[in-house]
Amino acid sequence: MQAKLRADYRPADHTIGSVDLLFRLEEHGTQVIAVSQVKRQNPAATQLVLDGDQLQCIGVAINGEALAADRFEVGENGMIIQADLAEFELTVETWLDPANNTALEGLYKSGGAYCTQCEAEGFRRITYFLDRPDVLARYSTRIEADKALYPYLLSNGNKVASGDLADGRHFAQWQDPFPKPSYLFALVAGDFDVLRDRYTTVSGREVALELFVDKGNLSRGQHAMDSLKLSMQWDEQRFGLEYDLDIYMIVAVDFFNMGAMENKGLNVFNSKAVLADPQTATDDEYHRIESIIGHEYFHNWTGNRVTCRDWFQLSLKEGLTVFRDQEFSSDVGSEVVNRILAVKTMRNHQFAEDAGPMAHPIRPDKVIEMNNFYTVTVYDKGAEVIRMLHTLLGEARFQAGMRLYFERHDGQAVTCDDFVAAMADASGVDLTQFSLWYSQSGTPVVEVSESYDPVAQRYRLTLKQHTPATPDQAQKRPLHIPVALQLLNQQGQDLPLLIDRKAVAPVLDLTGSEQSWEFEQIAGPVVLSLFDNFSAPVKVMQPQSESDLALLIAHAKNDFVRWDASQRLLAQQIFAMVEEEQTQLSMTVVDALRAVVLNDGLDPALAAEILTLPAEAALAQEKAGLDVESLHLARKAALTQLGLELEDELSARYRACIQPEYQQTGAAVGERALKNACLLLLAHGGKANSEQLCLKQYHTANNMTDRLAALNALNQGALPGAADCMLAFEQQWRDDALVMDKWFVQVATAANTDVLTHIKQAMAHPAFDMANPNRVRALIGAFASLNRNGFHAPDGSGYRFLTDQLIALNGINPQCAARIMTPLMALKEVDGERRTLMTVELERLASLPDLSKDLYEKVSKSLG
Ligand code: BAL
Ligand code: ZN
Repeated sequence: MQAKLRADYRPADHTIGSVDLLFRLEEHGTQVIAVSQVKRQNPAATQLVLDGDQLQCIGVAINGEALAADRFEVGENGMIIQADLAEFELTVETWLDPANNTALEGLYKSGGAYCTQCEAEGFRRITYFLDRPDVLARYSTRIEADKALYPYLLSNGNKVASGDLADGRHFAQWQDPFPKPSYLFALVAGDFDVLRDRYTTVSGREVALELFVDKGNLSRGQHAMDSLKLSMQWDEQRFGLEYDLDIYMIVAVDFFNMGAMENKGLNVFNSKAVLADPQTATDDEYHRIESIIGHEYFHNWTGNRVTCRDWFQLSLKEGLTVFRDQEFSSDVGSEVVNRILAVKTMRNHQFAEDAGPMAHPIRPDKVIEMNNFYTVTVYDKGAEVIRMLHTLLGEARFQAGMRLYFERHDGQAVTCDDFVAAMADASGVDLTQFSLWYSQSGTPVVEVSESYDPVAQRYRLTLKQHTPATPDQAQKRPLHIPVALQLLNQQGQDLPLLIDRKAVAPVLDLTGSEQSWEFEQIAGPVVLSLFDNFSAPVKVMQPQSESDLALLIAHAKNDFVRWDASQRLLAQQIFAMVEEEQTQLSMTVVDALRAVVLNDGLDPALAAEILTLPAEAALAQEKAGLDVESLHLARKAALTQLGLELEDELSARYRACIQPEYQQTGAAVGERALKNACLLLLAHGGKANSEQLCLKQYHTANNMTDRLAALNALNQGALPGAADCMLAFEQQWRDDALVMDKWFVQVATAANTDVLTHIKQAMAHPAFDMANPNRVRALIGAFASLNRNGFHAPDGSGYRFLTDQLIALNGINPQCAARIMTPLMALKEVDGERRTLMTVELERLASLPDLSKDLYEKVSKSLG
């Protein structure tokens, strides 16, 4: 299959100034008429080449005259029209089958509603078009449908007309005043409950806010609506950006490949990313909804007003918008918890991508299927790159860069280089070397060495960087790495940073492959804290003693440093339990965590994070070659030991965190998190009274966070009461598929030996549906990505099971299949026997006669 190269970018030969769309909606025979005003940009062009995919072409006309068959040619990927004209009107009629569109790209039915998903290349499944982000057109959309079944007919922009038609049908006409690329087009038709609100922008403009949800779900939309208003306000205050249309609509649908989509004025959301009430959604879900609502809203400027020139530039909008949504969550919530969340995503997932066969720079160079590049690298590492820019420039100069970026490029489709140029020009900072972060893939490794001269009272720090080769790039160059650091004395106090008798900023610029710094007036041995707040997305090789790390946990002023030190200390101990004679955690570690449990002056949310052990996925990334099962057992032994040794302290703290009433406030969320972190450790301890605590919490919980935490603790501790609670949960929620996703995750991740039997039984549950990506991700995806020990079972049964499901999904929803296949690509993480078993399954996939582009790209790279 043909790959596209970033280097091959050429402007389109033609442009489309405006397009009038007409949709006559029918389940199996939707008629689409697109009338485009086309202009030639390349005077030499005699043909108009349009993208099209899986379309039935009914007819083509130029300037109102139907084209004879020899004037156009329809192929698998589009249409070529003979058109030696400078300007013309093109009419294309196509015919679609939305009810049978299970790929969920283009126009499809989601339950009882029609909706669209056009990013990245879904518009070409609606009509033949210049389906590329650098062609910006004004859209006018008329929708016709049965009035009783589809009372709401929605599209981008403002509604300019509506009315009744014959045969019980009706229409609505929408006009979007902003030119946009086709990927931002949206259409929705259905019957919904609508939550309405208003927002007055900073300049006094009134915006109507409308949230469309399935009937009966209105009360579950309030949090999303509140989050939207908070996002609008935050973007005005922090970035000076105001909303630009009179209406902002969000529609929640059940069948959706992504979390949500930022279509201009008409966001379409996965219902999972919208609906919440205390009985059905956890605190994590409340947080995620706020963050995704913010993310899609922030795209209105970073993505919609200024968009990408081509899809290789995806991080231009995604990395920047993730950075913005992270800052939003941090400004309106807990800074440290949000930073920890982002760092976990990097360490648990992005580092693995960098170390695997799909390694790519945040601005990829070569793509077979664009949907495969909506990755943690483009999004989350992309956001880390923007964060490093922010660190290097500081808030004021960063915001000046943003203003210049909009001044220069509002209404344009541009590149990552254009963004960096605006940042450099506005700040006066040379970003030439920094730009390498956009083109170099892989995770840099920074090696640390220290020495201290007590006579001269000088402390010398040496850092070396290298980036291991990746399958896409053999040669790597040194990057510009911002290194935030603190030096602490043995009492845990910060030491001033002096070089050449001058105070230096606490961020060093590591630009060479090796650099040293010598700090003066250091009166005694130093405890080093490096990469505070994860100031760069790197792996750090820094031998540090247990006592130094324990001191950082206890005394560092920076909360992130405390958490990071706990993770490093726990990781070191678990590694020693896997590789050395050590059978349990040292008392230094146990006591450091005991002090955390006892410290009621510590932010409970932070304490909860400190008491959460690094995930097996992160540990596997940090140290290559660890045996899967030994790592699992060592981590489990550490959890059991903590549950037993800290039983009294955990139980007391658990009780102290119990709240009389449910509240959805930052403080209440933090207390619940700590209470449930204590419960999880107690459950691993496995004592009968701990099981009683879990059962009591399960049965008396007045909110989903507590109920699910109790269920999870029972399952992870493999406690006898787990089965009854699983049954009770299923009976309570069997008719609510969104809630049942939590049950599916529990089935997939439970610590039992016959997990595959349970998963297969769960696939027969009436709530499970192979065509719904949420269900697939919750059951099959969670098994492969979260149940590392189960997935990598030595007999290969996990690999075989996943492959069977991928084969089924290949014909239903290739995008969803490709997303959940990622764990099958981790050949380098496992031993030779497992690698052989994985290879057998990858070859089974490779031999499929109708393998989708999505899976082909990942399978061929894995076998590569
Ligand atoms: N643009 C695709 C969904 C998102 O990242 O917002
Ligand atoms: Zn996005």
